[in-house]
Amino acid sequence: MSLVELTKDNEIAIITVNNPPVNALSPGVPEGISECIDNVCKDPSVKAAIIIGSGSTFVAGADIKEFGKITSGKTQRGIAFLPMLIRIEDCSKPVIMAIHGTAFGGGLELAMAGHYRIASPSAQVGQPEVKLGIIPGAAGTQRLPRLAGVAKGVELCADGNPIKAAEALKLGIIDRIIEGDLLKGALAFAREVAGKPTRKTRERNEKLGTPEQNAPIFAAARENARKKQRGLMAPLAAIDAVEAATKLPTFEEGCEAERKLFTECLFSDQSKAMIHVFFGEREVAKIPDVPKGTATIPVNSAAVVGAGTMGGGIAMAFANAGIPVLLKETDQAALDKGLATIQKNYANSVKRGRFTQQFMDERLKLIQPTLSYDDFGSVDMVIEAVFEGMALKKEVFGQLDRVCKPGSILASNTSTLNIDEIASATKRPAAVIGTHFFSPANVMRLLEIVRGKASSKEVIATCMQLSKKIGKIGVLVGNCRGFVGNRMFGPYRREAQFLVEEGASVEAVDKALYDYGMAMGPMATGDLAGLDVGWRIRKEFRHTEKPGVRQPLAEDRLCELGRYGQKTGAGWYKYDSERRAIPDPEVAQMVKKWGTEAGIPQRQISKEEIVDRCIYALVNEGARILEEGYALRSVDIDIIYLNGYGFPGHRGGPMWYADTVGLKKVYERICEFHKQHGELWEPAPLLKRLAEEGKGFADFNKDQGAAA
Ligand code: 3H9
Repeated sequence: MSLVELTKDNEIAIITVNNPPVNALSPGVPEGISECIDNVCKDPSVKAAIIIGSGSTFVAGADIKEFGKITSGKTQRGIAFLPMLIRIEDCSKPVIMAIHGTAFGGGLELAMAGHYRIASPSAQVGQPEVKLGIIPGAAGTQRLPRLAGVAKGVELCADGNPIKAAEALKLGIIDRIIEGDLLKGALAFAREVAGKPTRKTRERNEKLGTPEQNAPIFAAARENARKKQRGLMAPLAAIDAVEAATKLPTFEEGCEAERKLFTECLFSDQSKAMIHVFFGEREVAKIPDVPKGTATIPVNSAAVVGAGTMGGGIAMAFANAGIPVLLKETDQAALDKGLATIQKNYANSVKRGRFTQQFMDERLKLIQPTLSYDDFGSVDMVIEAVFEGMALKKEVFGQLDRVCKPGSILASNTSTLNIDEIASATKRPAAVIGTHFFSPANVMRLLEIVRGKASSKEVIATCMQLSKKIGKIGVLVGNCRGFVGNRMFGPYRREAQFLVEEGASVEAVDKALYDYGMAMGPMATGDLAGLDVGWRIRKEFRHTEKPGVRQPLAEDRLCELGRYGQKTGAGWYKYDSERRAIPDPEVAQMVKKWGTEAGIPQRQISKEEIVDRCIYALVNEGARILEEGYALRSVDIDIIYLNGYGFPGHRGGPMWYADTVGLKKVYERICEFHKQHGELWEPAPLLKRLAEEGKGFADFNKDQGAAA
């Protein structure tokens, strides 16, 4: 079958787009549609035409792969859908768009150029371009407000979230929902409207409102975008483009304004980064030696050992996916406390409208509390989430080995400990794997899947598949201390603390990184996670520290004073009863005193230095991890940071960001830090090599044969 095919059902033409997997408007598709429309116009026996997608979806948008080719100059060919859309709209015979699956981006723009739109009940429509750092570029910002009104038009283009068919019908984006066979329904609909005069969306101005009506809508949309999509240029550009639809005298002028804004966004670093993230999120699922089709173990039941913050969150993640889960504690008080937290979390979600009461009740029924291992014999997977200490973990795994059925997966939620050593407590190391969730585990999207040296491919494939089922993005990592995320987070937070000990204020460090785009500054993050967590880990690993190498000192001292962060009402900051952070002059004084006593020169530190020291600490460690093979690709590191550590999406992740800055520049800055601060800043060999060769981390991936 060709990319676009024209067939006929008597007097109705059927134009089928066939470009799997998502019928993107790749080169050849718009041309094919235009050609079919020309034939429809010419053929006197045709009274109406249907455009429909083959396979599981209508058209999911422009071919995103093309954008990189355009911005890198690999192709001179632009993406010009507008002439095709005008051709469809100008067709004198009704063109009906039959939508199933998703009509996203260019797909919705195509649909809106038709004279009618009908959809399956499960279909979704949307303009998600802002999630790729761009805006609709084929008149989406011009036609959508004409169909849905300005308020909804601007919301859909600026937020990028899709809506379901029922809402699209209410808004006037689609004209009818078709139950049952879509093509059959489309044929009947086409016969209903055949012969009737066609209406062009671009000429429907009745919903465009007046300047007085629109001004508050645009003002509110801009405020919302600045707050919720901090630092992103595309949402603001999308709002400008919709505003152009309401202000400029003609549709054509509106399209011209949209085109300019689209091009600015497309060539921005933000869009390149966000497109990298789009493909990266799909790339991480590809594991060279665990190919698609590797056998998996059905996980229909699970158990979690430990009902603390992590265990409770993990149990919720399973329950939310409909998987029954046992939740085990050692004593009734701890179990009751864990269950009460789970109930409170669900109740909060119900209050915020995220879940219904019925959903909450059903999920709670799936979580079965227990004080014994008695029922563990029947579960398909166990996740251990007990206190972070090797002796205890080994004891638990020894016990699991005795009680769990053969074939059951034994996973540890450890964030730092050696999976192979944990596995050595069992007689089935092939079944042991790390599943490192991030707090709160029921919310955070990242799941680091830690491959032990004996973890079987079946177990790895199952965990990768399971991550999707429980709403996570699974990234496979190797078994090194801290794995990928926390191993890098150590140097990042170390530098943040050093900066404070050298004279930067706690607030200045947090603000610099927040302004860079991080969800939270490193000091506030420490307070949220609990400073005592790192303190305990540092105590466990103190014997591995090299004598004479500088170590942060202030955080341990804060812990010694009982300042563990939010949970004790004080850490780097003070906290009020609403857990709002308040700068604490006492901390500033103490840290200055400790720093001076330790002989650390106190000085003024620039915002730029704060960002470079913290972010390049991530990059340098990331480069080591990559070279040592603990991450499969640099994009895997990026996806970990974006989904687990609040790294800003529009910077593409630490490794992508370094490539954007240029590794030569990054390397030179790291060399400066090395000179000033000593061996902790020794440049990673891979970084040095790539910088000298004028390459980026993405090139390293290609050289290694992995798609970046
Ligand atoms: C746009 O339209 C701009 C316009 O305004 C025009 C400007 C002039 N292109 O996600 P999945 C690949 S911008 C190329 O795993 P699902 C994807 O990489 C576009 N490739 O499936 C993956 O490949 P692989 C606006 C695409 O069922 C495979 O298809 N549209 C595209 O979970 C399967 O994808 C969007 O932003 C594409 N457009 O979800 C929609 N889409 O197997 C983006 C997917 O090699 N797409 N691929 O890894 C989506 O949101 C989801 O893919 C969708 C399906 C919901 C459609």
